[in-house]
Amino acid sequence: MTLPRQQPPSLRVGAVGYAFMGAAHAHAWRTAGHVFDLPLQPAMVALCGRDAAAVAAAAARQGWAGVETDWRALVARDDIDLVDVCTPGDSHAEIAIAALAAGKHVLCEKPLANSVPEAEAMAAAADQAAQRGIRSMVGFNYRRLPAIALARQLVRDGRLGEIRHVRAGYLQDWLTDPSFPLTWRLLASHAGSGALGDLGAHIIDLAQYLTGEPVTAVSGSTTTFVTERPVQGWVGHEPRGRVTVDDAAVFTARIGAGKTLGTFEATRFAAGRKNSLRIELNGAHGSLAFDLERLNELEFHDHTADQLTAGFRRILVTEPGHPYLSGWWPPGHVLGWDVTFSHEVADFVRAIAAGTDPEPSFADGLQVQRVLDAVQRSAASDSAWTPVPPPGG
Ligand code: SOE
Repeated sequence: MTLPRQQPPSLRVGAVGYAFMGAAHAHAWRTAGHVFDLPLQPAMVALCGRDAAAVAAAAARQGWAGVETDWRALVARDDIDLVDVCTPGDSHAEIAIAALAAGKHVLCEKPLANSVPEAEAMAAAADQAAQRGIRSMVGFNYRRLPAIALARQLVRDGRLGEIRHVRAGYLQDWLTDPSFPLTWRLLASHAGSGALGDLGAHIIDLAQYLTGEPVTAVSGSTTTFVTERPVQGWVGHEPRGRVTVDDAAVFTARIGAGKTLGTFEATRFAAGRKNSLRIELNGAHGSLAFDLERLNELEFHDHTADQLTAGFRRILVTEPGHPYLSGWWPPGHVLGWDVTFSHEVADFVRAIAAGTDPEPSFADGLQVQRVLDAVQRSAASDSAWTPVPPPGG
């Protein structure tokens, strides 16, 4: 028997880029409409990449119906409603602004851009597009972890009281081997910055999201441990090229109008740490701690409880009432890293259908960019305290 299925109208998606992030987004576009009841059903219309053979192979593997080899052709297609930008940062601004001008909704990978002026232009284009009902969102996917969304609810409900400390780190180790090749992520011309923008951007966004307050000033240092690496694609005596981004960044920060202090660390040289994102908040009435390597859990300490029995307790964030869990499995049947992207596109689709502006907005992405820029300026001036221009400023 064939079951009748009332298909919602479709939202026709085109993506630019099919490497790591492109593949993660494709997985989300394939999945979201089958896990959640969405008001619009994502249709994977076309994938764009410059290498015709490679993009055709990726499209077949990832489930895209067609291909393009020039993003301008993708943006010009009238059978596409949304453009998903999964390219290195140096092309985000040009593609996103053109897509918004062409009336396409835009999902753009993080960090929003490679510089503050680019991010400002993107935020301005997003503002103008929103007046025409065109929506945009930046892909800070970790906001969509159920445990992080629950943490946000607890902060918003006042369970932590005034927040005193944010302690955040995002640690990886894939660059510890000096023979690892010089990829685009190690070139400022393509990536903007290194660990700072790639990993630091996530924890800056999480700190601002969880506290609901912007970072107002920073004092930071950055370093590059391995300054030359083999140029990719050569076998044998390959030439070496200069690494033009940071390998690691640390900074302290002031957050919001109150007295909140933050410490942040981003590195690709923490041997043994594969993808370790940790964030802890300490407030007047309690604390929260999250570790991406245990992403289904949130630690919560209620400091107002009986002190003899109080302490951090582990919440397994898999109850049907927890954020995003309604679509998934019964309690205790844990979720993985990939669901952050499914939740991200599901939220974006719902906002488009509802005619509301989704978060994180391009303005939120711009604010993260301003913090990244301030850290770089501080690092260049012997860690001098450096103000971050306020949102809207
Ligand atoms: C690479 O370091 C990377 O893929 C980042 O670009 C992602 O944003 C992060 O989620 C995982 O690590």
